[in-house]
Amino acid sequence: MPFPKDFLWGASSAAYQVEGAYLEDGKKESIWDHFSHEPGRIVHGETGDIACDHYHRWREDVALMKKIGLKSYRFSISWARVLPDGIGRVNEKGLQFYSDLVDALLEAGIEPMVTLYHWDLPQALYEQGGWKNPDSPKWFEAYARVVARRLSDRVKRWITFNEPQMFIGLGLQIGAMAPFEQNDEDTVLRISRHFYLAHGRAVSALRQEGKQPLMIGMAPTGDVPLPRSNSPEDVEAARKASFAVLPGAYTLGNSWWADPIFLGRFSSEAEALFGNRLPRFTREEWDMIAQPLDFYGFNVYQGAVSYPAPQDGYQEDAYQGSPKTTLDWNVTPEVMYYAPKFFYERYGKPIMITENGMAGMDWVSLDGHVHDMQRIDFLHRYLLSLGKAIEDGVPVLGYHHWSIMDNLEWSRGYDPRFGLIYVDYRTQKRTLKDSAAWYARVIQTNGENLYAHEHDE
Ligand code: GBH
Repeated sequence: MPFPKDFLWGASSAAYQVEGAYLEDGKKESIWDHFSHEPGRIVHGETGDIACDHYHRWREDVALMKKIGLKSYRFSISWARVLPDGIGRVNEKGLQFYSDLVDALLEAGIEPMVTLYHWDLPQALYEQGGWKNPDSPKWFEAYARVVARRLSDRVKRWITFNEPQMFIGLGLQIGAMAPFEQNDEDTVLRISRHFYLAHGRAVSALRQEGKQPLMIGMAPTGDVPLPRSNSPEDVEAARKASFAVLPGAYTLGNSWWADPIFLGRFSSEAEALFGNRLPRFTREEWDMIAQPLDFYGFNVYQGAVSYPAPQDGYQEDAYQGSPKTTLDWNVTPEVMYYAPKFFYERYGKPIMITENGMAGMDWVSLDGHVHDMQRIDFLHRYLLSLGKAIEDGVPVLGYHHWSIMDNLEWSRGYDPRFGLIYVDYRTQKRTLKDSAAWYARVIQTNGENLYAHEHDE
């Protein structure tokens, strides 16, 4: 069996997507709170004001996680709950919420994994320029310190940032996510510079404040093109494309963010594209940005293609009638083999799958259950690919399903349902989906049951 004994079978969430309680107990607005209240930002005018009401229902949610048998739960901290103005005054009630959650998780035998930043910048900091402000790395460091002081006695695993590709690429370059800005290239390069420094400073803060040796990583996403075949040439082409720095789309790629952080330098493609416009750092800054991390986290959804798409608009991974999720993302289990392999080979760190999942057409059937057979098959296929990567020698520490429960899918509102747990937003009633029961079996058998049902295609 490929999965190691201490494999972290988990699930993920993010504060803004599940918590609600958006102005409660001293919390102030984040950019998502703020912008979701502007007309036209989120479909149907939806907001995260209540979301899954997890802020009040966390005990019930932890009990459900325990039922599934999760070994690990990844969640994010709402910066504006802990520091309502982003800097300065600490909101004790906000910290207490996370501290209580951590205690309940540990009591249920579930390891907490904390993401410091899953996109919900305090609005007060946005009004001071947000990630454009040269002070932003210091703000983030101070915030990391506050959280680490309070939680690091019990929380061992930490993630600085979720997906710079999305909150910078889509949020500050393309304008499809809060704060919905389209910035010019010089500004994006400046924001990138602040990002690397913010990450580095936060890692230093976590290491200094850690009350035990901490395991620290990041949770990026980014296109991983699939090889057309498994011939060495095709695999090389896919690898090259996976680390490309594409003009106009470099923020959506992998190496733009990961090379400075994991290798301590920009790639030759980045050098070629930007020359001396690249962010400059002193030796000390480089050492801080690239200080060793403990794992390469990755959010895996669909593979892209590494070869020119044919004229009919289809490629081998998306052929006429090929499987798609309800967000129209392709079902490409191979990406769960190639992504860990490529990242391990380039960066040399154990891999942590920090997210993977699909939006489905889930509803509660007349019998009271949620029969999400497609999610089960999706999960089965992706996990077999992950097992194959492990068999090929890639060290993989854990797998976190996105998401523990249905939640607010950012600008796309509540329609896309990604959860193992169904949420009826009218009543906040939770129902474990069939996939949750199936995943519970996977966890119980440490992945063995994945191999029991294999059949010839
Ligand atoms: C993650 O982002 C987020 O971390 C999480 O908060 C979110 O809820 C979850 O995934 C589901 O979306 O080009 O449209 O065909 C997802 C990152 C990157 C995944 C782009 C899909 C290509 C889709 N996404 N990717 S598309």
